[in-house]
Amino acid sequence: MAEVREIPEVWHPVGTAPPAPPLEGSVVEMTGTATWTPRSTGRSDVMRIAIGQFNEPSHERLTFAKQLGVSGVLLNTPRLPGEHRWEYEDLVRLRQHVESYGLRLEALENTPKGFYEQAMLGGPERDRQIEHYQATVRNVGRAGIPILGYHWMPNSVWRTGGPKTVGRGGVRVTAFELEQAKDAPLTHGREYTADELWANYEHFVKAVIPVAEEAGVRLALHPDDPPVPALGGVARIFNSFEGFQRGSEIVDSPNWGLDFCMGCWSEMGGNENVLRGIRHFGSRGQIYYGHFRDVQGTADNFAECFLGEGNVNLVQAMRAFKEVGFTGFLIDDHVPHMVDDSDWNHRGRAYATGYMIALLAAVNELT
Ligand SMILES: [Mn+2]
Repeated sequence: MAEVREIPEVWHPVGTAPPAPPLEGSVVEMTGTATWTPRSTGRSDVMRIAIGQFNEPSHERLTFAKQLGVSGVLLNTPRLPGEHRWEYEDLVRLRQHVESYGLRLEALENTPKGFYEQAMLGGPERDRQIEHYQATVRNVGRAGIPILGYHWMPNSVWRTGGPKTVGRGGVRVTAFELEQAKDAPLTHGREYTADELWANYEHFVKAVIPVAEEAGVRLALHPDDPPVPALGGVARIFNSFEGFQRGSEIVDSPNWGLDFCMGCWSEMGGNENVLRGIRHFGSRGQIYYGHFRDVQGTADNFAECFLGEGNVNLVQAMRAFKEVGFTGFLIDDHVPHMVDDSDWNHRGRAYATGYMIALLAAVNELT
């Protein structure tokens, strides 16, 4: 029989949005048999480890997160109603559901791409999409969710096949070789230049960031993955340190910042580029959260790997986050698919998350 519990108020985000009122009948039907009492997840103003990259906050995923001892979760493209925007009621219910497990809903990463694809490409529906996006941002803030992640890749993340997709001990990883992708057909009917994507980005950011400021939502920009100049005829503009620097100069706002995907920064230029990115943007308070993953090789030919066998000196990276006063959260990202692993790679994620927790503990102790 399903167990019904009241949602405890365990966390209130710091922000300018008014606190969300409790929903009528704000209870969550639990399908599991958990008997523990949700506890506070600790401070939200220190560097911490969370877990993410799932879209359904199921009993099993949230229980797994709780068992790992993380601060909270990030949901990527949560399955919410709405073809054009997300509504307040659905968002607040989502947050309260996560909090009922004693976990913080640290951020949402990515609306469906269709919410703003025309904004990226400068299509005829661009301004209508931006109005919907503004409404989504307002609703995210009003629902007490502090961060919304996004990217500027009309044709998404690309990977290629081949022998590099088999990693240590036979794990399955993703890999990319530009040689296999450079002659791919146009994904959006014609070529889109970097100048166009920059102009479209500027138009979007100038419309959306003021709304994010009012709503108390920080917008976190993910790099282009892979960070090559163009794929399928569409330019990629957030593929370098300089790209992010240019992006950061469009608006002067505490609500414009980065989802620091360490894997992409490693793809762009290895360890030095990662440390440079953390130090530059982290010291300005512009890194809101990070994807703590790594690769072997760089942009035009790389493979993902376990933490500790890639380009990055992870101790130096974690120490750099600490030294710049980073107070956000880090999550795993793509992880190797291990023997007998699940679709969501529980085994790979447990390894990555434990690695991060231990690394952070060591850096906290030693620096
Ligand atoms: Mn990432």
